[in-house]
Amino acid sequence: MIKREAQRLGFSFCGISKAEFLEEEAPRLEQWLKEKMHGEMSYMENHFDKRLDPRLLVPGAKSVISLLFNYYTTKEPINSDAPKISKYAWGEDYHHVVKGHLRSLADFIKINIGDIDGRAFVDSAPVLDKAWAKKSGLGWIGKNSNLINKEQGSFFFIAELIVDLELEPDGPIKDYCGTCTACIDACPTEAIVSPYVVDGSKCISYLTIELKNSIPISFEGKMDNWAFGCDVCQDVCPWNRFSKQHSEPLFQPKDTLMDMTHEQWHDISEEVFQALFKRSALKRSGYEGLKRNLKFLGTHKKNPDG
Ligand code: B12
Ligand code: SF4
Ligand code: SF4
Repeated sequence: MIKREAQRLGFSFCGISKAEFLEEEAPRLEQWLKEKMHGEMSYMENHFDKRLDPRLLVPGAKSVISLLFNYYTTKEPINSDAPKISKYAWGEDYHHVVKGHLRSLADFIKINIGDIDGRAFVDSAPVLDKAWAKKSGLGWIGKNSNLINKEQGSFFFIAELIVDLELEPDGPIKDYCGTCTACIDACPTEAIVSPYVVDGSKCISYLTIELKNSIPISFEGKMDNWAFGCDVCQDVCPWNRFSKQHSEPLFQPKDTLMDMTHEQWHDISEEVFQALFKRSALKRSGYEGLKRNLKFLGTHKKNPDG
């Protein structure tokens, strides 16, 4: 019933896990933090125990219902030399859009199953979203560290409902990366430091969105013209040949955004930014953050001779 309703609400895949301690992830998260791969994302240091055990986050939790929400689109910006914005940020901010659908699913469970207790999350709390989706059989975690679904690739947001309801769990599936290393080879900043391990502090997504200070000069010429986020390790992934156009009207990019030229980006005023990105995830970097990124791209262009 839950899975059928999730699909009706627009989620592409839904899987279930028992709410328990993430034993396999614990040493990996600890190591990642120890090696400072979170850079300045100090929020990743908080709530270590809760991040690994949903029962500490949601008292009485019995199950984790993981959900994938597709954001892939076949649309492309018109001007290939314009600074690039990651696909996930082309429409309205996914936190609000997906949360709305999640609440509807929680209401459905309450009406049809009973007065359950629980909480809804989408990239909004100390929860290892990918680990739960993997445990729930929605895909495997690839060498680029994203969750990949065998039928439709990785351009998904991951959300979950953590509930005090006992449900039949699904099992994990196997890893289908095989001998491929396309993402590792293509990463412009060599942020995939070993298979399955992304050094967040080197990732363009971190440098353009999360980092509040200046972008270190060592990334000069390596940003591949990305002004907000980066899609390279997903674009090159062979499993993303199976990605399908999303059907969420709120993720539809504005034509003005797709038509922007290199000059329009670099001359963008605060008024234009506010109008274009009113409800967008770009609000996270803000106008000043975007300007910093554009300036870095402008002044630290790749040497045309190599
Ligand atoms: C912090 C964060 C970032 C950081 C750090 C990235 C990272 N890989 O952790 C930065 C800012 C760089 C980032 C970038 C992006 N992010 Co982000 N991010 C998060 C966040 C908030 C936490 C992730 C986390 O816990 N990292 C901690 C480290 C330890 O985890 P990990 O890297 O996944 O490490 C695991 C694996 O490496 C594995 N592992 C380690 N060693 C080994 C060895 C073997 C043999 C194996 C099999 C596995 C394995 O175990 C680790 C623990 O589970 C989540 C939301 C959430 N609450 O979960 C979103 C999230 C992961 N991000 C997401 C997205 C979409 C992105 C971007 C694609 C955005 C963009 N286009 O710019 C990029 C992708 C970059 C990349 N290749 O990872 C989605 C991923 C969806 C998906 N299909 O997987 C999430 C889940 C948000 C959401 N709810 O939808 N992100
Ligand atoms: S998002 Fe870009 S910079 Fe980050 S790991 Fe993937 S390819 Fe590298
Ligand atoms: S590009 Fe290849 S190695 Fe990287 S995640 Fe995709 S299948 Fe795995």
